[in-house]
Amino acid sequence: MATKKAAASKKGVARPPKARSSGQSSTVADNQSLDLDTGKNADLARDTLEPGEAMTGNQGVVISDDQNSLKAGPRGPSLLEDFHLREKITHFDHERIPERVVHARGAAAHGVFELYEDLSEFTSAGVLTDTSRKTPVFVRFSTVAGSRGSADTPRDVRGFAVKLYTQEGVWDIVGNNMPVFFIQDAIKFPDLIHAVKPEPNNEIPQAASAHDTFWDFVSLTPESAHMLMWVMSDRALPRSLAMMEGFGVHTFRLVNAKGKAVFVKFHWKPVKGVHSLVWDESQKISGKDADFHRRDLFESIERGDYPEWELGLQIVEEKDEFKFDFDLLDPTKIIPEELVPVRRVGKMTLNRNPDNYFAETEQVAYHTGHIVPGIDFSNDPLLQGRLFSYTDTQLRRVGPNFAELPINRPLCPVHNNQRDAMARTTINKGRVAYFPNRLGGGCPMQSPKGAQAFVSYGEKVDGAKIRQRSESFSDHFSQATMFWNSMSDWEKQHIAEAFAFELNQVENEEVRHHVMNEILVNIAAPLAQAVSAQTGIAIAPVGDAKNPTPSAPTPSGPLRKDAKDLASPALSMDKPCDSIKGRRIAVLGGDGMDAAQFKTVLTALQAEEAVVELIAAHAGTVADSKGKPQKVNRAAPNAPSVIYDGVIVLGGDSAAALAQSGLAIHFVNEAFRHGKPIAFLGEGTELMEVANLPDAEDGNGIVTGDDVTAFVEALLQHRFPRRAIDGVPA
Ligand code: HDE
Repeated sequence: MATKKAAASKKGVARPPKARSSGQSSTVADNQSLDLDTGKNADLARDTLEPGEAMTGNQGVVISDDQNSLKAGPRGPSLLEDFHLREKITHFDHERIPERVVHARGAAAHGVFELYEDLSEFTSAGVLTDTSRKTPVFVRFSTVAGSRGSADTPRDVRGFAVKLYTQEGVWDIVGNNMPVFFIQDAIKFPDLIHAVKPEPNNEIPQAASAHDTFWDFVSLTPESAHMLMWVMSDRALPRSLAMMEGFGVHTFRLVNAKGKAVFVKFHWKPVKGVHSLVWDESQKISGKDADFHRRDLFESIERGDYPEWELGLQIVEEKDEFKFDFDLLDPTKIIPEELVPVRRVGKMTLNRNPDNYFAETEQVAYHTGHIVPGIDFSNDPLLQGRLFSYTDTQLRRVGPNFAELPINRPLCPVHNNQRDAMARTTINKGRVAYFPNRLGGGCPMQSPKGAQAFVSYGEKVDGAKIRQRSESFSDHFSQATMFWNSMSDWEKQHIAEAFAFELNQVENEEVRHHVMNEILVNIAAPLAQAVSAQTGIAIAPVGDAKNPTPSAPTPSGPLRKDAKDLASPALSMDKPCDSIKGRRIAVLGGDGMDAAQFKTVLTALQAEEAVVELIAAHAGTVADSKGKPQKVNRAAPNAPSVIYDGVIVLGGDSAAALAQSGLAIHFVNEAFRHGKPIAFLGEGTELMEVANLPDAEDGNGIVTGDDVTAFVEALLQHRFPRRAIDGVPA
């Protein structure tokens, strides 16, 4: 059969489409294969082409010509009766759905979650109690402010949304790569987003918070101070999606089979560690490779380097709810890991790329309200607002039957009396679509005490109706100060430079002045001084009696007495990596490059599962010192330094040509400026000299001689940011 098909396609003869069997499935449940082990939520409707398959229209009619519209004569007008032309064009006209109002730019992957230990002490959720399960997941990462076609590497928060297809229903953890948020109440969200999005008169700037309206808003919203520290830190510039932490942000609840609850914060800890780009590099990558993060995710999965995270839980007993100096319900606060350790309870592995961006990554619909028995909400007012927002947004964006789409369907059966609406795919049988009923045998029936039924945690609630922020939410600065105190010298420098960069893009003097004197001075004096020096904004009281400026509707209350001394070492990213797996290394070579060196480099780096690319003046091949042709992975103009983690300059006859190449000089200079390890092997040092780079020194990330091991060790440091340090704030 296979040979026949191949023969048919060779001759260019299409096979007619397969006839559909009369037993064709008609319900959503029948229409999917439930393969929990592989994580495939396979849809039999998936269009898999076999060799020689014929093209048809949407009604199944075989098409004879897809290249020429139907015309009255070869030079005549097109005819209205051309149903194929009209079907093809109208379908095309409707290809887009509204992009997400936030988190529009995203990339996603399938995978699996496996549990290390039975947590039935805390929760009845099967996904957190049954260690034999492999729960399929679909994870979508995103930027927040940019539109769908924007670049991957602006300074921004990253969405980290995990859909777990558990046996008891879908559970979504719709989190971010930062553990806090800008605002404490959902009612402020539209204002925050209007402020950060491109300004409405000219739609400038794309995917950037560095403009007047954002800083105007946050200067009047001191509760955003802690989040601003995260966004101005290098956390907002992840090196790879696989090197970001994920956080559920809000406090949730776990509820065990006896109905006892504990509070919980969810964390995703990346196995590759948390590592970032630097700002200049991020900006350049936005132009050189706008798809930097999605490409890295896609390619790493294709080559079997699967991104992994451990699920971490911070558990707080109900009796301890009020033992902290902050409110567990306040989403602008973290529980420092030093106070409540993160217990690692399972691992998530992303091992399969989507087949179709639109069907999966674009149509996936997350919702904080998608939870399963054993998990419940807290009264965090931001979370409460989100519980309303996500259904609404999916209805608008994807439509009322969004849960029927293959990527959103639960793997367990769905039975209820919801019916019809646009694009319904389930064909419900019978005449009963209501409850209670006798005619349908009472089905589908409620499960009031069923072990697997969802029962809301019976928290006692009793209060007057008020629009008021809890007093316990009023300290807006102590944890922002704690974040600053927890950073290393270069991390502090990067934060100060980021604030300065953003404020130097702000034109309105009043806004600049308020950010400095109502936000930064309250976080840390050295931060305010460093930003003042780079922006020219004076540290001075704001406003006067004659010209009062609007003040923050929710000003900060008193700080913690010990705010100045608070620190949480877990917050710093100044930690070496455990492995260089997946790191991209540029090897600069050319004709006559040292063959033995090249072999040593390849062997050493490939043993560590790094990705090595040979870069030369032209594409094709170059001849090494033994005359052997070596494949060039990229021609120099297609190989910007910013997409690599480290550089090796080979010795041999190619070295002299490199030392005369403007591109090569720029390459190593830029890599040096971005703190990357650079090895100049043998005669490769000629390039080091003409580029005016310092010689190898302990701890500066420059390697000379023939020692590739020293280069690998340098890569384990990720970057050498102290090279760029001058005037580090204390
Ligand atoms: Fe979202 N958010 N959000 N958000 N959010 C959306 O839902 C919203 C918030 C987050 O990859 C929207 O499907 C409100 C916090 C992620 O598809 C929308 C509030 C956190 C994603 C929405 C918040 C998030 C979204 C837009 C304040 C971190 C992308 C499209 C109460 C914990 C999910 C969509 C994906 C997406 C509303 C605040 C994370 C409009 C009203 C806090 C990761 O429903």
